[in-house]
Formats: sequence, structure tokens, C-alpha cells
Amino acid sequence: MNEQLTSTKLTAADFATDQEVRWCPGCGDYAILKAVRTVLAEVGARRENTVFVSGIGCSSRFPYYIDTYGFHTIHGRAPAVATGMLLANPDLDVWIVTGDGDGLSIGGNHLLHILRRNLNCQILLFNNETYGLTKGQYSPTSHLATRSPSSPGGSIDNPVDPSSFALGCGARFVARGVDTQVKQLTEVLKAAYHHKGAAFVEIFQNCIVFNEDVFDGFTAKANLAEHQLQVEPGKPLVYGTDGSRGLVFDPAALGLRAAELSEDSANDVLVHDPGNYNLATALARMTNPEFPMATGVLYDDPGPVYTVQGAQSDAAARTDRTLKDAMRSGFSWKVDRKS
Ligand SMILES: Cc1ncc(C[n+]2csc(CCOP(=O)(O)OP(=O)(O)O)c2C)c(N)n1
Ligand code: SF4
Ligand SMILES: [Mg+2]
Repeated sequence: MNEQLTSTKLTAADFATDQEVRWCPGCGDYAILKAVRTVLAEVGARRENTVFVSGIGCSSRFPYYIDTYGFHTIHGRAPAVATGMLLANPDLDVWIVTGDGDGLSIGGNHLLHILRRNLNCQILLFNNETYGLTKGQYSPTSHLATRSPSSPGGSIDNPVDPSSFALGCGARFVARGVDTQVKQLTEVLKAAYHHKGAAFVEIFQNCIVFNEDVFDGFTAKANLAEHQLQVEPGKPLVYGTDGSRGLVFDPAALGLRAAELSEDSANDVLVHDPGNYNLATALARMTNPEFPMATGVLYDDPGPVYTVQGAQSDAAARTDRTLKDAMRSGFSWKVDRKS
């Protein structure tokens, strides 16, 4: 049966495949997989129109487990393959799945370009601060002094923050979610799906084998209230037990300050505006424990999308020229040889 002709809405279970899931028991990837399947069903995604593209890593096994089209490509190159797909068929619904190693080591260059070009796709970066698949080497997001097989004395590289990187590349949608915070994660993924342009989502994912509980400081039940701020559009940036703490503007630092709130200072608390780039950048750069870790949609400000039409009009302008004409036009010189 040609499913394109059916209008039956698919359920989350319909997006499961017959493939054996090869992640370690207890890996955070399972919860993300469940959330993505739920979101696909809720937004009414169609199998024939949806493609999951990944690079290499535990996270990059994702396309095997989603019953849509899928490409398990080469290390770091999912954005390049996705760019080709979207230029050839801009109506496709493309999801890129990458890891902190795949997306920010070997693929950092490709990630930069898909973000600045603003192709219409969702990019999910599973951040577990390690190379899970290759047995736990430190990655570009590993915190300083991480001991691993490739950094036995403790890493000395300053880590990159994926969300700050995406904002710096010109991404127009940047969000964070946590593997175990399913409700927020599904809302974030839905917002990413509905955003026109490259929607970047960093997901804190627990690698139970090589980096267990590395995000406990702001994700463990006991720490969540005091150390995580789940931002929502139009809502004050408060956190802490009973909302006793909040973010205020510090004019001396031209930045944010985490303040204990009193009756007087409550009015100074900033309100979240996802359209404000400066606020998004400041939220993304907050580090725990001095600040709470900001999760949710940090930035959502749609901009012009890189389309096939743009590429075609560029090509059309040149169709009347031969390659020889093109090579001899503009800034070219003839070198006379003297024998
Ligand atoms: C060209 C190339 N270089 C290196 C590797 C080895 N390699 C495979 S996966 C990986 C890192 C994966 O880390 P990450 O993207 O964080 O994914 P995770 O396994 O943590 O989900 C590396 C270095 C490779 N497969 N290909
Ligand atoms: S090695 Fe880590 S990231 Fe990879 S499947 Fe196992 S728990 Fe998950
Ligand atoms: Mg990783």
C-alpha cells in the first residue's frame, strides 16, 4: 500500500523499527528516542517525507531505530549530506542526529556551515561529554581535568559549550533539553520542529558507562530546583525552591547576576524573551554552580532560510555562459611566456 495516499495519523509506536537497539541498558539515548517518536506522532509527521541523518557515534545509530527514511553517514558529515538533501528536495522534513564528538570535533566545520546558512532542519546534538562509541575518550565538551583513556592526567582543553557555539554561528533557534526531563524535552523538540530554519537542540544525555551522572549537578532530583532554570517565553527568570532566586541585569558587568530575591528585588527579575539574542547568549553562557543551567528554548527568532530557489536563481544567472567563458571572465590574466 502506498502510505502517501493514506491520511491515518501515525502513533509513536508506528515510528519504531524491527532493529535491535544496541545502546547499553540505562543509556540516556533511550529516553531521547522515545521523546522523538512521541513528537513525530504528535506533529503528524509522515514517514515518506521524513529523513533522519546522522554521523558516527552511539547517538548516530539513531536512524536505525526510527521508521522513516534514514542515512547513517560518515563521521561529522551529517550536515553536509542533509544540505544536499534539502537543496534537492526542500519539502523534506530533515532531522540531524549528532554527538558532541561527531558534531564538534570532526564535524565542527560542517555544523558551523549548516547553522550559518540556516537550512530548514532540526539538529539534535546529544551531549554526553564523551566519545561513547570509542570507549570514553574526552570530547570537546568534556570539562577541564576529565580523566579518560586519551587524557589520563586530566584534560587541559577548555570545553566548548554547544549552545553558545550554535548562537555564535548564527543559529536562529537554540534550545536545551535533558534526556530524563521528558515533558520539557518533547516541548522543546516540538518547538524545534515548528521553527522555519536550522533548529539546534542540545540534549544533555547520560552515558551510564563512560561518564555516569556527569550532569547530576543540575539534573539530579535533589539539585534540579536550585541548579536548573527552565526558561519559558514571557515568564520571569526565577528558580530555586519556592522561586527564591532570579536573574537580574548587572550593569557593571553588562551581564546577568543570580540574585536572592526579596520583596524589593522581585521586580528587577528579567523576563524571558526568546527573540532577544543578547539574553540568549548570556543564558547559554551561564555555568553551574555559580549560575543555574538554563534549559528550554533559549533563542527563537526566525530568519531567511537557505533554499533551493536561491541556489537555482544563482545558477540560472550563469546558464548562458560556458565553462571557458566563466574561466576567462572577471579577474583573469593572460601570462605571456617569453622563450
Ligand atoms: C574518520 C573517523 N575518525 C574517527 C572515528 C572514530 N570515532 C567513531 S565515533 C567517534 C566519536 C563519537 O563521539 P560522539 O559523537 O560524542 O558520540 P557518542 O558515541 O558519545 O554518542 C569517533 C572518534 C571514525 N569512525 N571515523
Ligand atoms: S557507551 Fe554510553 S552513550 Fe554509548 S550506548 Fe553505552 S551508555 Fe550510551
Ligand atoms: Mg558523545
